[in-house]
Amino acid sequence: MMSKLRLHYAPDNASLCVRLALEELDLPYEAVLVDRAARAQKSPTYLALNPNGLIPVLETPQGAIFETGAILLWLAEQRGAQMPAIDAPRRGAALQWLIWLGNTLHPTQRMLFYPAQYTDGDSAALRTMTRARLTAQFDMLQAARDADWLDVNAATAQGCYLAPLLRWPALYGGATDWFELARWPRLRTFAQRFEERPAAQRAAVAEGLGQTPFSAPQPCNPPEGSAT
Ligand SMILES: N[C@@H](CCC(=O)N[C@@H](CS)C(=O)NCC(=O)O)C(=O)O
Repeated sequence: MMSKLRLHYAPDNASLCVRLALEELDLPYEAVLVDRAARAQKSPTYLALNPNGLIPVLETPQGAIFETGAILLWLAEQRGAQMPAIDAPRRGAALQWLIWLGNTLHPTQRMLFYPAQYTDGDSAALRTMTRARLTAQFDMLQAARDADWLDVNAATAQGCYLAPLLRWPALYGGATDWFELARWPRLRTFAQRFEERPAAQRAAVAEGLGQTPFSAPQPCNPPEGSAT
């Protein structure tokens, strides 16, 4: 279908969502480490691929793509998998949740992980407020009647996006005791089922994420590079 894809990644970064999709789709790709310790994501070479200076970017035969959600949708469409077909009844709901993950849940988590980018005042207060917002967002997802992709043993684009978003709050962003996956049994079951998939296990090995990367996350211990 296509020649080599190059995923610019750092361990346990948003690039993990893309790696999960690439593994699930069984697509050959090269993982190119972005050295976060050296802020390589802000280097001229990297900015030429992604002027946002953010990880990930995927190089494709048609050019580089940034934004996790866009990459996931592009990959799904290339393969005709991981998303309902254009005219399938579940298409609208699947798109809705994919965009919600990229537009709402992920940006809200970024306020926890990078508070100084969102306030020049009280980062602690911002984090407190953000934890409450995230709790409400997870409550909503837990209760969502049109999120049937959560309940099946199949990898979807939304699932590849969500799994890391269930991991990061347990590890990053200051105090983590507010985040207890058991509060959301549906999301916990999703995480357990997702991480048992061979593709998820391969991604976990590649980035040093341990055996239960999404249901009971441990700090990553990657073979190369660093998460922050
Ligand atoms: N909206 C972007 C967000 C990506 C993002 O937040 N990347 C983080 C890593 S998880 C990053 O590059 N952080 C490094 C920095 O801010 O310099 C996307 O979905 O691709």
